[in-house]
Amino acid sequence: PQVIRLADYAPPAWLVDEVSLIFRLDPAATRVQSRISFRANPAAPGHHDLWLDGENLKLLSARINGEARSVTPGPEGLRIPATELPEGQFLWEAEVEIAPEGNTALEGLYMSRGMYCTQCEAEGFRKITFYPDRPDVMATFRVRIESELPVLLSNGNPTAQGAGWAEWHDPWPKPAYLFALVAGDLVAQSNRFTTVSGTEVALNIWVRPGDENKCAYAMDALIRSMRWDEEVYGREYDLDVFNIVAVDDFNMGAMENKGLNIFNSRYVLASPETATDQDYENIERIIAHEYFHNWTGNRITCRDWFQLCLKEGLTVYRDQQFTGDMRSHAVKRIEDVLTLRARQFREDNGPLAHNVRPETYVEINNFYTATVYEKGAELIGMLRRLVGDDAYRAALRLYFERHDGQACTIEDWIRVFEDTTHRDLSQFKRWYSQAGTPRVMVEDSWADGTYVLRLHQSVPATPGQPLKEPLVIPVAVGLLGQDGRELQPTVVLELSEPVQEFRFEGLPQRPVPSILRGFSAPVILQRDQTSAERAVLLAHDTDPFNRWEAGRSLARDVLLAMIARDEAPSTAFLEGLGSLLRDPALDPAFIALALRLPSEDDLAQALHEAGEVPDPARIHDMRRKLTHLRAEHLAEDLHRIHDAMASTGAYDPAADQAGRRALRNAALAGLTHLDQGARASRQFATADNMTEQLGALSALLEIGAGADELAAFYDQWRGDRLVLDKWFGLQVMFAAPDAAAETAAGLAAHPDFDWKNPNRFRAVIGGLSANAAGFHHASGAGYRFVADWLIRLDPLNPQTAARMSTAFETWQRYDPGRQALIRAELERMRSAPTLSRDLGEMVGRMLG
Ligand code: DPP
Ligand code: ZN
Repeated sequence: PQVIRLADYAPPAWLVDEVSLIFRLDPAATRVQSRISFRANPAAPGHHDLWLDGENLKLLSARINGEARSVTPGPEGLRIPATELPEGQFLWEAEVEIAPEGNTALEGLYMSRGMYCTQCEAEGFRKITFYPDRPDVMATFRVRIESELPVLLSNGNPTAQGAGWAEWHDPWPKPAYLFALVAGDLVAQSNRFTTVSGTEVALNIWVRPGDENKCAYAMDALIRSMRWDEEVYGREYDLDVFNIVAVDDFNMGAMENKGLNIFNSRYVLASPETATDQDYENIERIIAHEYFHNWTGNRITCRDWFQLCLKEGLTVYRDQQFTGDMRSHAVKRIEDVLTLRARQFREDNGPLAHNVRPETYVEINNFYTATVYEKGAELIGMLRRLVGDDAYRAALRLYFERHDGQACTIEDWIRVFEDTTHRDLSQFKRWYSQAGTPRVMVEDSWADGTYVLRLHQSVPATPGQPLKEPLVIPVAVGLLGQDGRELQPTVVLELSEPVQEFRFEGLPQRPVPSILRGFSAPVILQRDQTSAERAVLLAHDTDPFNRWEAGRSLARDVLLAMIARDEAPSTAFLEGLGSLLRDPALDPAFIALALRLPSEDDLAQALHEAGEVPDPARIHDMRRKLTHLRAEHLAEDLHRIHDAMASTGAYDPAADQAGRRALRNAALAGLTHLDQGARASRQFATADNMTEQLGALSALLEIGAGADELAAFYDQWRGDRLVLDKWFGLQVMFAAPDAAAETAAGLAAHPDFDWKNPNRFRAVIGGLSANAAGFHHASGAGYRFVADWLIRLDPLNPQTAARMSTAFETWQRYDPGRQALIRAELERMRSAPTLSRDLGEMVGRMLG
């Protein structure tokens, strides 16, 4: 397979000024006519060949400046030699035929239950017509769509329409990956937005008839996002319309096509009866994320795909800020760190570790990863912590001013910070080019009123990067007295040497340090901390993240001690939780997070980190045991909370009520271990919202009960695809380890299992890989089941198959028996005759 390298980047020989496309839609034979005006790129002097990307296209005709050309495309595109091209500029015209109904990869133009839609990021446009499909070629687009379907949409503003056709014009130059087209029998929920400068924008969310009553929250989130981006980043919307379309078959979460965002329907459609609070929060976040891309991604885009984090890291950072502003910064930070550790640390500490800005790839779709997105966002947060809020704002202003309309690089991004602050950021830039999670080891000492923190940094070797250089790491630190009083408010220490000392003088007593407040850097902190110190932090830290973190580390250590030597959980730990449950000043959402035990995969990661071999079955048993013991110890509090957090008044998905429901469900999950499900059955029967219905069902399934409720749930929701995904997923995720693979296989044989629908496939096959003890069952049945399905899906939808293969990325943690089983499955995938470039690259990297 061909490896693409950042070092080989060369500017495009030919630029495009204007594109005009005509689509005559037909499921089996769509005709696409293109008129593209090319101009020689002054940045690539000389007279060059023309290369146009194109895949699976039937070329019907081609003309240059009106003159017919006979060209024979290869499998990846076509080349016109320079000798056959006019100099300076010319007009390319072509007609191709494509078959959207046969497009199961869901990339390019495809069909989803009767509607046409597109997905062009990263390289889908080349499946629509011949084009220089690279993000540094930006052009304005005119599109005409001809079809009998009633709703015909493309990017930009509508210019004209009649029976069976519509025309669109997008005045903003854009790369082809932002092209979009939708045609279908759709209805809109509509609204208007007046921008800060007084421009009226028509907002529409397009869905299938019957779903129009499930768009109100997405619309509300969109309007709040538009206002927020004006207020916080000074970014105004720039077209007359903003359209969002919900699609059932979609590989990703959503896509930020200019003026026409296309969403996986699960991130648009919501009603209290069908969507959980978590679904609502996801909708708010993803609507905001795609909207924010209009400036960070669309107006300023990426020069090449190695720069993906330029738009994704920044846009994730922006959506995190937004959610924090809309809800709770403390809770949001904890949630983000939970995700970062569960997904990015896992990736960064295994065979798939890669730079935030990768330097090589075989298939770019394989790099839409937690590292590019979530670690990418952490780098923005660190940069802001290092330069300060005012400088961050000034740098962003300069970024928008200097680079509007351009395709940029990480160097451009760093330079706006250097130019604003006059600070040399070359060491900081290593964060983009060095993979692996840094370790920060802490030693401290105390004498004569002076407290010294000695910090050591190191980064373990990652594939292809044996040696690492020191990074600049912002470590936010505060100091507490033994009584919990704050002696030193937060200061940000800049750790830039391999080892560095920081002194705090004039202290009245030896302090309890609160290190890495707010999780100020994406590192693993290594420090021997006494339980007494943790108890002080858990009870008193003024930094909510570290307060939560203290409880988290206590819980982790309790679990590790149970796993290692059956040690009973300390009463100090259980009492610490009890005090949280009784603290009326605490946000219920925070308490719910404090009650959440580290997941089985987190524990496996922690054991591996400590140089031990995790036993998934043992981890599962001990985690369950702790859930049970904890519920016994705290039964009274849990009862009280479950009653006190019952809903009053109409359902509202906002943070307050959602936090109360999260805590209520957490209490219920504990109590269900004690009463065999009596309370949960009652909650299931009386719930008037999906959060409580699903909370009750999950609690029941977790203790191996709930058969009646499961059947009732199916009967109630068999007509709702998104709810049915939950029904599929939950059963697999909560199946007992011995029965998990069998449960998944049973569900894969269910008449409602549509394996070509990515959401349904993820529910069952992804559900099994989320069931750690079931997936890693010593029989190997879990591995086999997942590999079987990936091999089956791969030739149809390589992108989703490749993404889901990360289930195996932790294989080196396990015992020789499991490693051999996984290796055999990876090799079986690798030798599949239909192996795609996507899955091939992933499996190859995992095998090393
Ligand atoms: N660019 C999309 C997003 O992250 C993914 N296709 O918003
Ligand atoms: Zn994005």
